[in-house]
Amino acid sequence: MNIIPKVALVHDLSGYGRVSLTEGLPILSAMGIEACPLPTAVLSTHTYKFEGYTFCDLTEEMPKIIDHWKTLGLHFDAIYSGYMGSKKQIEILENFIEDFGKDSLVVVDPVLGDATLCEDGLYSERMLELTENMKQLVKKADIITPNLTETCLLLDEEYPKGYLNNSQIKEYLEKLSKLGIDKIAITSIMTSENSMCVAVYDNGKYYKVDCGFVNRPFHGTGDVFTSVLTGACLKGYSFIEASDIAVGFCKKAIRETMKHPQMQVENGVLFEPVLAEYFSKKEFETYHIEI
Ligand code: PXL
Repeated sequence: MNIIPKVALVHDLSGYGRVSLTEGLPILSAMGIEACPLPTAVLSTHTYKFEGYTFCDLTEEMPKIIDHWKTLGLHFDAIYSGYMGSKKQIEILENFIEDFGKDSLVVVDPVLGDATLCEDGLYSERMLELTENMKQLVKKADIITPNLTETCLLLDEEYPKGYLNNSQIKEYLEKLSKLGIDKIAITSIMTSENSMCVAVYDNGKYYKVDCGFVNRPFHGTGDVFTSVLTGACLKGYSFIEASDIAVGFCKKAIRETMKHPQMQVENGVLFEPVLAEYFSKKEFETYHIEI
């Protein structure tokens, strides 16, 4: 038994730009959860809009870290993965889940791209090569959190034009659930000219979590969302409550970001000023309806 919940975070460490470990570590710590990084790579910045970033691949290091953790007899309450740098890393992660994940909540964010941010939909060319492996990886997860772009990549479908209605939303969730996944949150869905939602599936139930709308793209919000969602599930909230809590936190961070027009999209969202206050709350707002 761990004294407080323990999560293994399998993500890259991008020094600047607010993604992956620079979001997951502070958020989970603020939620009272022990966050243990298994870094996939060290980059100077994330890969969106920054040019000339450095990329130090840690594929060789990952099995050594895992082997040492095995000798310590560690138990993780959750394994949470995000951006993966190569097919080999996904293979290592699958073995890690096999060895450590029996009684753990396995959360996979199949990070590949985002059509609302990138012209061709992908974060980088490298991501296209990873799609087939991501399709296998998500089958090992208890929870997945693709955005709509990643949903289409996982399902081999074209990114849809226009706004999605409830039956289209349910169809995407149903198709993903047929891969054998019980809990799904699809982010970045436009439902009208001025509304976005997160679509949630939990063991046969379908929900829409209202996100409101700000007419500007945001980078790094997927990692913020999934970090909070994972933390809230470990704190005992149901999946739909955890989705509400995660959407509420993203909204707060976005509101804070909008106070500073000089914030560029690649600098992510200003979540730091809202971290301490948000997680000291005992009651959270509800944004969902069942569909
Ligand atoms: O989860 C987003 C992300 C994570 N890590 C790196 C990225 C991105 C998105 O651009 O480039 C390195």
